[in-house]
Amino acid sequence: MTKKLLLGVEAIGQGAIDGGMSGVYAYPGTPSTEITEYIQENEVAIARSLHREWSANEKTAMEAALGMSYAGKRAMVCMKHVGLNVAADPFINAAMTGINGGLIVTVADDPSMHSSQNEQDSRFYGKFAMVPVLEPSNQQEAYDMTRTGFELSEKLGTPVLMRITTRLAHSRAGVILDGKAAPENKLSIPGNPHQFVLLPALARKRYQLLLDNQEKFEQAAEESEYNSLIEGKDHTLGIICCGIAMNYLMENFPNGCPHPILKISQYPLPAKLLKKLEQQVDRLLVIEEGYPLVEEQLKGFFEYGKKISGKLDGTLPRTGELNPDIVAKALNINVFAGYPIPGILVNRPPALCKGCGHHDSFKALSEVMSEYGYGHVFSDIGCYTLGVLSPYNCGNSCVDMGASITMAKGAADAGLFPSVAVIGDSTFTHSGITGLLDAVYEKSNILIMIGDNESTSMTGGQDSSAFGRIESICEGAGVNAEHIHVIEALPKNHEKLVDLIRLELAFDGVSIIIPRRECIQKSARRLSKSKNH
Ligand SMILES: Cc1ncc(C[n+]2csc(CCOP(=O)(O)OP(=O)(O)O)c2C)c(N)n1
Ligand code: SF4
Repeated sequence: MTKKLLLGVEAIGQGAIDGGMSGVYAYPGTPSTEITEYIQENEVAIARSLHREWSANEKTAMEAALGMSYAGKRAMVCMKHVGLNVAADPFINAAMTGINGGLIVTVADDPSMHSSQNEQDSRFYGKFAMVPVLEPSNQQEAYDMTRTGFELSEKLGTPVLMRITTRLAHSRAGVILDGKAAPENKLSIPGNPHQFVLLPALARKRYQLLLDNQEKFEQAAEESEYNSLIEGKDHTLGIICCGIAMNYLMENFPNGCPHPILKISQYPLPAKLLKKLEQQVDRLLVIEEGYPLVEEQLKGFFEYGKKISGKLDGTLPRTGELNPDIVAKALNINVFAGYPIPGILVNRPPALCKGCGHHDSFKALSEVMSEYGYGHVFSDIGCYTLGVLSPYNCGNSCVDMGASITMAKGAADAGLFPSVAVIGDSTFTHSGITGLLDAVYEKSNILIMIGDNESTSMTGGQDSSAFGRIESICEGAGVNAEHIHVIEALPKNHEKLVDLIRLELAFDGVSIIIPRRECIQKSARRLSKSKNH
């Protein structure tokens, strides 16, 4: 056994390797990215040739992991919370098929939206799919749950969802490691040849099985070492703490909490433990990160029972991340709130790096688009989203990955002209390509600018699966080669790019302009790496 100081995400990566995983499948997304990056650089993972390449998006990742599980091996999928929207179809249906090799779906939520467009709570997906959910309350549990999660998945015959949040993902703690990686499973196909065939007649049986299994899943939660009822002398209040909220609570009580606590880190909710707590206290406080999932369910369990406080009655805030001070306030504990921020400190808006190729694209695009007034550019998610801000003001939407092309198409269908989509190379391969197929099929009058910096830069510069092939993919999707242009994104090409944009806006159909230049941060990393070798 060894002890290491690990980030939550690193603890999960190590836990997966030590748990006998044969492959990780993922698409980058903060705060989940470093799980895969840790595995990519791990010596055991390299020596064992574990699968650790990035997938094109979360749906392909989820399906590939399910395929590995089908073949009897242990697999993990990793994504950020909004990624689970993309992977929802295979995820929900994987609950129906069940698994062969153990399967862990690790999803990182981002309350407070530090780097996301919403703060959805992935535990709802677990409940929706009716699969067990693990929610570690610290880095040690993150490691232990991943290491043993494959066994749990195999024992219960189901994928297991592991939900973490930003704070756990990106903070460090000492983690005691098992010290050796369990052997991988042998290749084995499922005993039942129809297990993974969700034709209606077979799917009905699988659905009944999933329903029948709920009792088993609940029993596992009742007996889980991660759920526990902790005694306290003061029974005027009982506290239910989910996942990392346990840490926030205990920071306020270094010498032990006076109230009984039910710590929950495995779902479905352990109803018997809840009842046991409820029976011994006057009222309940639920502390959970994200949506009031447990609180809402408790209102159902104890409908005519005791007062339940939490996010629904305003005892805790409904939005944003929790922290020890917020929890203290809910318990009427006085805490030092810190000094006020001096007026001299002002927020700085985020900005593109100096010298970034996206500057060159936006400079040209905003020059042309200013002739049409605002409201004609549909942006997407990546570094280039910053083009919507001053000085370029180029972009009137940013909704979900891939939406630029499809929204531009829909607006063009409505009669908007010009209708321009701005998208990055990784976002294009993630989910822009399918929208392009629609636009080509209907000969939509749109211009698509694909800012190809040969990198998935916003999440740290991972490789993009369309490296050097975007123009051929567009041609393969049916865009006329005459209307596909690649141009080096450099200040000296400004006039050329302006002319190209004007030329293609005059064309009634789908046209593509690809300003290309490697992300300068990625170039810098590449150069320093080659210098050091
Ligand atoms: C469904 C989903 N998955 C992942 C992310 C995280 N994410 C935000 S932007 C981005 C990719 C950006 O790469 P690219 O389109 O090439 O633009 P760049 O940042 O390189 O300019 C990713 C993976 C997300 N927001 N939504
Ligand atoms: S990280 Fe790369 S793509 Fe993003 S702003 Fe900086 S140079 Fe541009």
